[in-house]
Amino acid sequence: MNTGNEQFVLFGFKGSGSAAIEAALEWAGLPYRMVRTASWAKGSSLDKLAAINPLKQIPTLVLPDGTVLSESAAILIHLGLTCPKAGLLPGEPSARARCLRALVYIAANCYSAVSVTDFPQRWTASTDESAQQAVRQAARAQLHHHWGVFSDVFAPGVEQASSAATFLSGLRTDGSDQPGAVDLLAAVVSKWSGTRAYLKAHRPGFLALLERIEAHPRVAPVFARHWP
Ligand SMILES: N[C@@H](CCC(=O)N[C@@H](CS)C(=O)NCC(=O)O)C(=O)O
Repeated sequence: MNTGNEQFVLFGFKGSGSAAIEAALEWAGLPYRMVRTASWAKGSSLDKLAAINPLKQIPTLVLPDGTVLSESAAILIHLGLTCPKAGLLPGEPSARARCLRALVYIAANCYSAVSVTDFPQRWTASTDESAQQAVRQAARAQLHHHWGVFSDVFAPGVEQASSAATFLSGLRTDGSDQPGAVDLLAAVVSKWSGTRAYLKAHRPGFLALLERIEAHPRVAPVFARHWP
């Protein structure tokens, strides 16, 4: 798709995964134009989205050269690598490797399970409402388990009061402490399907970390737009 200008074009919707990409573009100082659409928002520009991403999923980002990027983790990694000053990814290779693992973990294990809870009818041949509800419930339990494991692996010690873990991206090599791409994606994807309520009961330290991310001045304005 040739956008006809030198702007990024982001397909997204209020309360969706496009929130993470909006924040990343803003941190990187990259001007972008929004196309507000979603597969559940009938009458929107869904045909335009379908033409570039047949899955009709958001976020989908069109780069100024016309390249289409879908998959939130891929978009964040691309922006992190091409705009290093935005601080989306750590510069230090081991820390960056951990962040890449965490980003792909969220996409593969959490975002995918959210999709099953949202559209259980896609995951059973049964048209019976109770069968679909059973799929939704199982996906929800698996999603919550995946977040518990995420917390244990990527924020170890966060349940201890003495934990120094401020953000998931870890301390910068210059000693500064800022959220990065993993923080953005974790804060957004954990908004859905009862994840925050589960974490409140089972990983309160990790929930507090997510709330710190949301409250950070680089993140809060975007979250206020999406979840006023
Ligand atoms: N694997 C994709 C999943 C994106 C996704 O599921 N987005 C949701 C909105 S938050 C969507 O557009 N769902 C519409 C559908 O599947 O019909 C990613 O990581 O970005």
